[in-house]
Amino acid sequence: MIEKINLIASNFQIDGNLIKIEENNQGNINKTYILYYKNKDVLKKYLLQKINSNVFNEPHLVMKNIELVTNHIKEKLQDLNDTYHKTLNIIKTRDNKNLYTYINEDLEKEYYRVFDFIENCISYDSLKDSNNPEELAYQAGKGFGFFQKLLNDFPSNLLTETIKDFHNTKKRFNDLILSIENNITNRAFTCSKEIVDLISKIKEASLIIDSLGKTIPIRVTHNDTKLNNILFDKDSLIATCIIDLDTVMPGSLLFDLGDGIRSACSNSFEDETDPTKIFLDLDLTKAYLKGFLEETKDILTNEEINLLGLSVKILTYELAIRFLTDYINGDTYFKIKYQEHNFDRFKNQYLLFKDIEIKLEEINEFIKKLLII
Ligand code: GN1
Ligand code: MG
Repeated sequence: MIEKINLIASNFQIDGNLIKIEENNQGNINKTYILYYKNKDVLKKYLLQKINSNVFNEPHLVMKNIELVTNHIKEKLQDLNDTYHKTLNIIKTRDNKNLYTYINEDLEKEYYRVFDFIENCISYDSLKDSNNPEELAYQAGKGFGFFQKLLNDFPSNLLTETIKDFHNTKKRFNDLILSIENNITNRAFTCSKEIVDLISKIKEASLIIDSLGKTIPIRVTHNDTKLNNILFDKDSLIATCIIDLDTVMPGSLLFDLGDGIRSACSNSFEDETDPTKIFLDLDLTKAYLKGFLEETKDILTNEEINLLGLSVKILTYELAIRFLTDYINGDTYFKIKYQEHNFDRFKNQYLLFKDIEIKLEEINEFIKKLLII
């Protein structure tokens, strides 16, 4: 393995000797390694990632999207004289490409890319791991809000939809129905009560996707706004850099807000199985909303404002049905650590969805207050 990583890394424009390779096990999709290089006594770290080409069928287009978006962010930060925020910096291959293709022993293509490692930052899997969860929730909201703001004037039609229908909740629902009809693993009838409930809510869950490109503007969105996709400055806790840009595509700002709160402000991890621990933390949600809206309030349209609260419920619904679909299909998409992992994740997101249903009115009231409407 070490030999292989060494060989792959040698194809990138990095000076010095590779002295250490560390595996990083975060993330459900790609494989990540931290590379330590020593060059004339200076130690420098890089991030090497193998792109999961089952999920991203066209890795070259993923990289093209990332290059366009990060270049735009760099220019914007320069215009604003902002030396504080950062974006990913792609290290090119020796033949000046942003992706290296490796042919493995089974003659399959593997795709690798390298980024500069961003120093003095910390990422969190849970807000509760910090000393001040509310402050961090506020900074997280600000971080993704600022990202939206920087990309507000970027023409979204320059980007390719690298995973088609990624947040098309209706399409995700149809995939669930298909998986139930096919029932290849005989797992479809393990939770019929929940499925009946989800079917009855599909109309409401389609509200964003039905309006996208009509009353809801298509913007450049991150589409995977999990808390651990933010790098916070270790000292100030300001969200300095948004990472994991693979899913940057045309989409709705509501996807980013909804998924951000779903992931950061849930009281538990996505695979917690104790129902008493699975709920949306309202204080964290309010702090997140405050940060996000501080950055975005001037770019939001009225139609977006009307769906801000609901987006949290819709994105949770969507991930619940994605986990369930993958479970019924035999775990072909999300990496699992044990047999029933996707089923536990489904039940977790479903319970979170039910809790958001109860809290939605209070969330909407709070949004109104923040925007004084
Ligand atoms: C995947 O790999 P990671 O953890 O950043 C998934 C997201 C889900 C998330 C749920 C490309 O993201 O959409 O919300 O798992 N990314 C992709 O944990 O499908
Ligand atoms: Mg990630």
